[in-house]
Amino acid sequence: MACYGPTRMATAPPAVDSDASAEAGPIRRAGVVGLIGRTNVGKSTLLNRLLGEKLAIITPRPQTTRSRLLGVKRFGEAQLALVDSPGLHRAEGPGRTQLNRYMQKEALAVLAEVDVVLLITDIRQLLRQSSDDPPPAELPPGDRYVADHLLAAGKPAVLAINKIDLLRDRRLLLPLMEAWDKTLRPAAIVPISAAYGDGLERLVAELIPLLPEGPALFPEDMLTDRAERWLAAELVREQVFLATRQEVPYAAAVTVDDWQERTVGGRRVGVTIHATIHVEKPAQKKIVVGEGGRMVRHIGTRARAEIAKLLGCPVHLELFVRVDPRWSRTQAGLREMGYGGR
Ligand SMILES: Nc1nc2c(ncn2[C@@H]2O[C@H](COP(=O)(O)OP(=O)(O)O)[C@@H](O)[C@H]2O)c(=O)[nH]1
Ligand SMILES: [Mg+2]
Repeated sequence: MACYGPTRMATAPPAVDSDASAEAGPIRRAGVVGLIGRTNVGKSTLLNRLLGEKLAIITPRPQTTRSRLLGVKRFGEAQLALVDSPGLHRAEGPGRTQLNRYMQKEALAVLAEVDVVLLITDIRQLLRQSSDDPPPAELPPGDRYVADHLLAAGKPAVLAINKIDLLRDRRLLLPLMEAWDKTLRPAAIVPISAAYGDGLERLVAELIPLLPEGPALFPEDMLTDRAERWLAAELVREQVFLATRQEVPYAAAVTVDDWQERTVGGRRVGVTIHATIHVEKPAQKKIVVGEGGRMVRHIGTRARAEIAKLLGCPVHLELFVRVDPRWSRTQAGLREMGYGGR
């Protein structure tokens, strides 16, 4: 297909069938839904699943998502503007970088700006339990922190309990659901598996009545407010996160420095991208480059394939690795990497 702009792409089947007969009719409800929760609970996985597109990057590591990301999707007569956010956690104390504070500000801004909150948690604390154990009376501190912020924001909320595919005994869910209900009184609690698509129809059905009545907020063919360049930089960063360990992924940022398109008859047929992976120390650069450039080639090969899927045309990707000491610790450094000032 011809590729243009960050609009809808046919890369993955949607997890939730939109009612085809309603697609032609008017939008009657529309609103901004914020995906909020601890880090690593599956917010970005859920965003992509609901959209049926890979917009957000996902890794097994906490704090992969650094900035908010909007994805727009129609479900029947409703338009959901879904906003992914960094994981919410206490960002105080020594060792916290400016990047960390930026991420928390992003998450709190999402919470403040949205019409409805889609709060996400997972079943991590249930994995080592059996149904004979006494049920937990309290939410774990990380969830409690998120719940307190949500209570203070006073927004209507639906709670999704994610990763139920990992749970052998579903009866364990009941006490957890009760603890959440008591703490938060959400409009609904829906057990889901974002990875496998379970429970998402019901999740959407619970969200829609909470949206304000009214026409669409965004054009029908709009997928996201982020530029392709931003999405491409994220796809490089995803591969850095997947390929490196310890502090290296957290010291890395990616900028796109040059973007050249080849068109034939007005149709884009190829894109050449120059991007830089910024790290904070020479030792980190050595790791990202790898022996004889092996690591950066590996990152480049994987990222190129992902970017080509996103853009729907062949991509040539040139990667550079650069040391920018302390970029994550200063405001100027953050701005240079595209964090802040949006
Ligand atoms: N088993 C399982 N893993 C999931 C599910 N949803 C997300 N994950 C995994 O959890 C990790 C964190 O997911 P991510 O979407 O990046 O979480 P976020 O930090 O909240 O955005 C990744 O390894 C995902 O593959 C799920 O429904 N089931
Ligand atoms: Mg995320």
